Amino acid sequence: PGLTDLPPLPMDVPGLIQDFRHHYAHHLGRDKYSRSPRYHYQALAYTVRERLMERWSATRYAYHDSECKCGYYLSLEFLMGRALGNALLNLGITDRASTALLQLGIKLEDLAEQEIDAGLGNGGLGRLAACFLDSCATLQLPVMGYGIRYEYGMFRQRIVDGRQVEEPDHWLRDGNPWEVERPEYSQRVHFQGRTELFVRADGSTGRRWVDTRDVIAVPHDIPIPGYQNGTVNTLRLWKAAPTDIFDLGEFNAGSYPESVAAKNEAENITMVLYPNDASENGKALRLRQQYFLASASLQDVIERWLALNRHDLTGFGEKNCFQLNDTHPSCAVPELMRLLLDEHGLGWDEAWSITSHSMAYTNHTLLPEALEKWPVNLFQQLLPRLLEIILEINARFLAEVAQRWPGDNDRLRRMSLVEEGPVPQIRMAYLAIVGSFSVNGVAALHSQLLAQGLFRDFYELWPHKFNNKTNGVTPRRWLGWCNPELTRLIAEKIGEGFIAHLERIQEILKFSDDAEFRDHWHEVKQMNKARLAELVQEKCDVEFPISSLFDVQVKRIHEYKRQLLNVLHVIHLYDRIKRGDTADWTDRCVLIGGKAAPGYYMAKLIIKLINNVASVVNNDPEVGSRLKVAFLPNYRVTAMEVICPGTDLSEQISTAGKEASGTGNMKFMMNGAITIGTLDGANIEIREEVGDENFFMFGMTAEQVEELRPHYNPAAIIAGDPDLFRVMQLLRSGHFNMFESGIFDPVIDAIGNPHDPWMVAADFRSFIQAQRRVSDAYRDRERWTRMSIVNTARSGKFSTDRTITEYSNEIWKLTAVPVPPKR
Ligand code: DL6
Repeated sequence: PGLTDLPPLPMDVPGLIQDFRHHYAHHLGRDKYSRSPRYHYQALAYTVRERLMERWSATRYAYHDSECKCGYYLSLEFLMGRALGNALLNLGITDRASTALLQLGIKLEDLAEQEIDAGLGNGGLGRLAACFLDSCATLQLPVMGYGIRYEYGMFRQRIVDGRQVEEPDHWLRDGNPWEVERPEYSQRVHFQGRTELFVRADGSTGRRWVDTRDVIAVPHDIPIPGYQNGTVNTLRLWKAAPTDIFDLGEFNAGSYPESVAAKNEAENITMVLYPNDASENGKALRLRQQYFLASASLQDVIERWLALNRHDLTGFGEKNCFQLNDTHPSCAVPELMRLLLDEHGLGWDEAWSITSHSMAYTNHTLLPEALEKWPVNLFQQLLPRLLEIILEINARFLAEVAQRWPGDNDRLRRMSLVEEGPVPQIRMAYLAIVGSFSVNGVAALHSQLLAQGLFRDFYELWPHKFNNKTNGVTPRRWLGWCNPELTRLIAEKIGEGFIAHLERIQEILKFSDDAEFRDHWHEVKQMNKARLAELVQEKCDVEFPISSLFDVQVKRIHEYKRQLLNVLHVIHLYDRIKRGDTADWTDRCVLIGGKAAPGYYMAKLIIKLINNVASVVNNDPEVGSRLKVAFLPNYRVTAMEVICPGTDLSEQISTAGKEASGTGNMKFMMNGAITIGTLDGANIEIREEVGDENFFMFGMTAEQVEELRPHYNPAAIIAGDPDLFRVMQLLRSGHFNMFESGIFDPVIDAIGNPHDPWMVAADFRSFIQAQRRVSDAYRDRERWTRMSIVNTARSGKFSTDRTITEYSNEIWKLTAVPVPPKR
């Protein structure tokens, strides 16, 4: 038998017990005295991982043998969360693993708690990438993820005196059982140096990049199991390593720090994730990260292509497609050109044809401050050959524009890849658009605003490139895994198929008329609320009674997401209680959570405000159980797995036109929460699915926001609205900052500022009214439960299986490759 011809591993309880004990004692070297749950976790992780391994190689063989077209998802972020539960679910062995462990006196839930989240992302963009990988594997699509193996992921957030404190997230400190290092596929990445002209043997000339300082990219592969289908795809994360571990010359000369300088410089590239979700990072190290990812990944794909007995790159563009997750990896455009021109000897036209037929770009934000630009001189210093290629792409592109709009110099200036000014900059979004055959937004409104606004000139030039792919979330993690009780209730009625075919979940609609089903639905929600209440008690020391309405807003803290509007509503409720205006009251527990970028002053102040308001409200005996407020520290994927099943009301209250899509909104909806939301991002599509009567809509439309902007007068709004006036009075009086005089002045000023881009005051009245409707609806339990069922039943559209099917059919043009059971 060959080296890898092994019998399949047993999937039954005795087999799992045997392998678990083997890993615990023989692999990890633990004995009966070291009964730490951490080693239990590791032993189970290895037991599960080896069952993934055999399916992983079968998948690679299937892709190899079919010579299929492949897709690559290039992303600086993959917010994976925990792997164990997901792997058990997708292998279909959760119950068996749980039984096996129980026979050894161990509870699966306790053990699973040991796993540290893989927090290699900031928020929506990174979590979307993780959901996409799950769907690609479930749909058996040959798609590989490429990212960076950050040593430190998203910072851990602690709250001290109401303020955010950041701590490093050394998530790899206990090792990572889910990764396999593959040094044999390492790649060399160039930086710095200079370019020079050279003459080829045939007399032609070219340019080349010389005297570079190189870094080695070492792949660490993570298995991505499909849902009960035998497919295991790959997420390849690159770690940076020096070309030589250290400089022996320096070492022998006694210069010890100098001898390891190169090692440190190289390793720094993958040391830490930048924690800004919606603003440029602007640091040279970030550009290094971006180029490092692009270069290593492209070289890897080309190497595999050439190894498949294809001796040239003819056909490469037809068989490979790269999806750029935002502009972050858009160095891939000039880098693929460089590899084809300089390393593989192709001419410009052929290289451009391959590049522009294989790149596709997704935009994730309309906020201008998040659109990346890099100074030309930084490019010159760090990536001189890339800059030459970008300038050549720009020259050819502008010639095309000039031909289409002769004499329109203003247009040329607007569309140029180089923004002129005191510090000329490369516009990375424009580079991505010019180099791609497809440009998409992530919800219908967002895609429309891109074409009409931000990228209008490009839309006029190439309307065929522009399309929409509304986001989704994976129903495996965001229903099957995080809400097993609801999953069971639904499966009892319509079978289990909906987890991989979420469109079928609408079949439960008809049961909303069945009183017994509604009772069960309500019971499950109450159970999940109890779990959430436990989390809040443990992390925030606030008691949430489960008979109250659970009103939740969890996401990154950003002014456009308007956590501030939420706080104003809380203060308004508090004010009503204090005034005795409590007829027809609905008790409410308000939970807010999320991280602020460390340098984002206003976002951090909003966290402080939430905590101060919470402390006043929760400690006022007159308020009692009518209103509770908590700020959940360190919001992350694992916390959301408890939060979304236990939520009644999902707050999606961004200023219309600012939230590209949102995906938290979809997780809540899938788990039966009802949305209070503006007509922004995917909220619009959620409302279309559930109907106006099952959605609490409020606020201005994106159009109205822009119409109002020039005349916006918040002072008049505050003066004319007695409720808002009292809320502002309470804030101004220092009621929430008794011994911290003036600390909230910047927030108060922002609300009253006619240039407030987020127009908080403008939507206050409409928000308060919608919240009244929420409270009224919640007191009618039967009505609320029906609404909840409708929300879950109509969530089929928001599965990433639907999103990925659209990417695959309309952009990537891939074909599913079934993986035969072990051969
Ligand atoms: O597309 C995923 C996610 C959207 O759902 C959010 O609406 C959007 O804010 C987020 N964008 C970012 C910004 N990153 N950049 N650049 O995270 O993407």
